[in-house]
Amino acid sequence: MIKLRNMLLVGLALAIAVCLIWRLRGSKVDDFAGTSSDPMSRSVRKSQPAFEASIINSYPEPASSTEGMVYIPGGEFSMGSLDPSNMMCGGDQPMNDARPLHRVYVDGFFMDSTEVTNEQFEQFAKATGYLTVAERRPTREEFPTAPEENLIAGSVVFSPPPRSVPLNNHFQWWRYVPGANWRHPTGPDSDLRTRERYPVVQVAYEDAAAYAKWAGKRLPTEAEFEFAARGGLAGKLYSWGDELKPGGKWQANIYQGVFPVRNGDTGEDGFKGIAPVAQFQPNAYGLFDVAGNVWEWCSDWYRADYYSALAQEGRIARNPRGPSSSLDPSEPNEPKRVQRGGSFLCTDQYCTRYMVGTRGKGEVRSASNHLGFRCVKDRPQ
Ligand SMILES: [Ca+2]
Repeated sequence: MIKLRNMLLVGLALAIAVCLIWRLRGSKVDDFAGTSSDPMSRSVRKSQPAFEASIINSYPEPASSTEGMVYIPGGEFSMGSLDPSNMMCGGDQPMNDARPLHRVYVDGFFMDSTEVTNEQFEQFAKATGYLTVAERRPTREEFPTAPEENLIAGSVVFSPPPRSVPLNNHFQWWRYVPGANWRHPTGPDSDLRTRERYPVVQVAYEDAAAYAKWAGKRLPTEAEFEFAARGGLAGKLYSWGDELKPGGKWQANIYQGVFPVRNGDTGEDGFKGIAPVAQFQPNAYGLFDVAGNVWEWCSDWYRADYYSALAQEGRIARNPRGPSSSLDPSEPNEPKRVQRGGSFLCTDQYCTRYMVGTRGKGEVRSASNHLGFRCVKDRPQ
C-alpha cells in the first residue's frame, strides 16, 4: 500500500494512476482466496460437519404486507458450503471461508423480492439529493500523496481483454473508469435509458445503506441472506436445488463461454451481461436473482474465520450480525463487508459464488458494474 502511494506521489501516467486509485479504494469483488493445498483447507475437511434439516418457523405470516417484499419465515438451518471444487460444475475454489457448516437461527423478516432497481434508486436520489461514493471526487484526505489530476470521480468497470488471459490477475479485466457511476454504469458513454428495471449497480456499501435507511428498511445480515436464498431447502448447492441446469434450463444470469474474453459470454441463459430483474424463476420464497445477475451487499463485516469462531462457541448462533471488524487475510488493510449471490460474471471457470452457501466480500467504498443490493425489513413485533 505504501509503495503504491509513493508511486502515485512521483506521478505516473493517468491510466496507471487511476488503476492505483482503484487499488487504494479496494477492488476485490469476486476474487478469493485459498487453494486446496493450503493447510487450513485440509484440517477443515477432516472435521467437516454435515448439513442437517432446516427447522422453519411456523408462526403465521404478519398481516401487514409490504410492497415489493416477500415474507421470510425464519428458523434454524445449516449455514455454509461444502468444498465444491471436486464437484461437477463446482469450479476450482474450495471456499474455505464458508466452513465449517454451523447451525444458525434467524427471526422472520421481509425481503425485497428483487434487487433494488435503477428506477427505485432514482426516486431516492431525487428525494434526497444523495451523491454516491463514485459520484464524489476522491479527497485529498483519502489519498494524501496522489497528484491533484488523479483525484477523479469514477468507478470500476468490467473491461474484458480481446482474447483469453490467465485467470490469476483480475486487473486484466477490471479498470477504473473516470465518470463511471450508477447513472453511467460502464462510463460516461453509458446511461440508464431502457434500464429502469435493471438492478442499480456502482453502489458502495454506504450508498446501499443510505438507500435502505431512506426506504425505512435495512441491508440483510449474511445469515438472513443465506436463509432466504435457500428458500426452505436444506444443504442444496443452489437456491433452487442441486442441479445447475435442471431440465437443461438456466436458473440464473451467470457467464457462459470463455471468461473473461470480450464477447466471451455466449448468453445461453438469455443474457450477455446484466439482465433486468426477475427474468428467471424465483426461489421457493419468491425471491428473484438471489444467485447471479449482481452481487448484493450484506451488513456483516467480512472475516474469513467468522464461521470457525461461531462454530467454536458450540451453540446455535441466533441472529448473527457478523464479526465486530473485518479481516480478509489476502488484503488485511482493506475494510470489507460481505457480498452474496454472485453476478452475471460468475462462471465455473473462475468463481462459482452463485452457489448458495458461498461467500463474497468487497472493500466498503468500492463499487463496480456487477454489484448491487436489496433490502430487508423486520417483522412487526
Ligand atoms: Ca443477485
